[in-house]
Amino acid sequence: MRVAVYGAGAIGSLLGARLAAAGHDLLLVGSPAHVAAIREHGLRIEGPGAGLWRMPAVEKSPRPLAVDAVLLTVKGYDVEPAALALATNLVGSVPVLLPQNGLGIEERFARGVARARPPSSPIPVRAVNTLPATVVAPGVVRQAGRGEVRLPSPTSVSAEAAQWVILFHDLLADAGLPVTYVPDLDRALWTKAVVNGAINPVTAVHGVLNGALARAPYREISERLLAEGTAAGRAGGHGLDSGQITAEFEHTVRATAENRSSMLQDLDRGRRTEIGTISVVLWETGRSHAIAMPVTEEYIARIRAREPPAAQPS
Ligand code: KPL
Repeated sequence: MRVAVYGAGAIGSLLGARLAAAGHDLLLVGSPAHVAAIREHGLRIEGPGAGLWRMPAVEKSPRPLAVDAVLLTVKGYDVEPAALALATNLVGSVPVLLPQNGLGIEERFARGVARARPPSSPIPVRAVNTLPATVVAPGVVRQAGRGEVRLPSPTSVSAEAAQWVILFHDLLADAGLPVTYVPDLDRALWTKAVVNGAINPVTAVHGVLNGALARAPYREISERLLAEGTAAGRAGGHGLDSGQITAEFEHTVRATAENRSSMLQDLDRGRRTEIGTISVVLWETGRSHAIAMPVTEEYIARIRAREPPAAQPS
């Protein structure tokens, strides 16, 4: 299958390498430094399934972009412009996987597609990703722990959407990637957002690996963030179960103990973070239901204070 990875950073490059290893025809669209390194030396993956893969990499998507599927792995705040570019460049109705952290991603995608003139009709398939990946250097990505891609079960979506969900499930599974179906994607997305809201800002502010959150003093901060995020999600009607969220947090911290969270990697590189699509959405949901979220508010402010100035609006 011809697959484009649009926004080939840590997770996009990892997925792209696995698909290339399974014999698919890949095109990576990424940042200038990453693309230059991949063109010169290939894409090196460290950790499970380590190896070196050669594949075409470009800084800008070609027009037309003639592929059978797209993995859209830009950050949440870049989904709208990326969707505009894809809707402009893709030919026909092509399924696009959206595995971003955070909430409100489908809405951003739809806004981008609506701005394309004339628009093609890419088909968004929302997913949850828990695979931990770190860009070690341009052209080098490490899988630092275990995780999976979660898709909505085909019976939970329309018959039309089910075919695209199954397509991505089989594409990833055939490449040996851990992929599962979940009965309630909205709940899975909110659960992941609450867990990210308790991991990412804490690791980023304190400069620690995910594994540090299993112990004092960070454990208590994360527990308070989990409680606040869970209360907001429950008030918003997202069916969250606090026992399941705590179990998911503990599992993620153990399975990704050696990972630098994506938010920590963003601050390391002086880049904007996903605080706007994770903690800010949780906090706004809480506020609209009169739920006090002081620790979430504190960590939003601390992340904002560390982001580059141009990045402040979310
Ligand atoms: O979502 C993550 C992130 O870093 O953003 C994981 C991989 C679960 C934890 O690091």
